Amino acid sequence: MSNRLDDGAATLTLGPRRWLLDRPYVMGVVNVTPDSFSDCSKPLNFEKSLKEALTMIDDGADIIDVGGESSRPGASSVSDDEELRRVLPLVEALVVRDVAVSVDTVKPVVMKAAIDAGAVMVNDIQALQAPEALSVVARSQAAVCLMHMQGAPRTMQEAPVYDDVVAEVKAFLSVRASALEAAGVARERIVLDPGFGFGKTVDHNLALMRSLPELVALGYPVLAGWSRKSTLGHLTGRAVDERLAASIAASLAAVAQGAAIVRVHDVRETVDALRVWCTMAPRQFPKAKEKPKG
Ligand code: 9MG
Repeated sequence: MSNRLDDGAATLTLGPRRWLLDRPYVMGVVNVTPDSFSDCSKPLNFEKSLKEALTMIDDGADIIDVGGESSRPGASSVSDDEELRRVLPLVEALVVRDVAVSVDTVKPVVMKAAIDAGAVMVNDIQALQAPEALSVVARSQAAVCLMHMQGAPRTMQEAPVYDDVVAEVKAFLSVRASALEAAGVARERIVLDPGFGFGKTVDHNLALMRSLPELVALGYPVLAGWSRKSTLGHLTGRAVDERLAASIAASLAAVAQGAAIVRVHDVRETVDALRVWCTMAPRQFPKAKEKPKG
């Protein structure tokens, strides 16, 4: 099934929602993890996360990505139960407020619970490679973001190596997308993401960014997540909490290179920047190649 309307415009279908991809979309990041809150008492955590998410929506976010397990370099994993305990209350509270919710998880049990609670997208940094993950998504109407990662968060930045990072990332995502389509996930529900910072050096990240149009040309919407990442620290010499300008510049550059969605922590500033930039330098949204028939 095509992700194009009769007039050629690209779309993304997220459950009952359909986005016309004629402007960049903004995904706001809300992490319900001890990394993001030093005080871990559940009610405070929940109220604070809910307020943060609703503020992002007021500021112009199109979707909120709720995550309960850190994927930062060096992070270790949490149990299914703990992750469910962290994310489900927030997913439910956002869904009843008619917020489009994405769940950032690699765990099929969390995917299923979040989708059952009304999440319209699964954001999986492992591209649905866990057993059962693909079938959970295939049995639903949720959209999915397939991200490339070399290795696992705990060790991925130790010594990432590629022969040709652009070709390898593209091939991996293309194979994963085809596997999803073969399992019955409509093309119009699939998003691809090169996974900046996930098992990649600065040079790998920059090569992928410069070649982003090649990924876009596969014909799926592309999501770019640059927000506060260490490559931006490398380029600017700034600490993580001083990377706002660099993060905005990276989001704009990603959109200029064809990204359809940017995943950001600083929604208000990114939305403002995109509004001005799109008005002053409207992007020619590239006509991505249709998948060959047969
Ligand atoms: C969870 N997470 C952290 N960074 C990310 C990125 O760049 N893309 C996606 N899809 N998820 C991310």
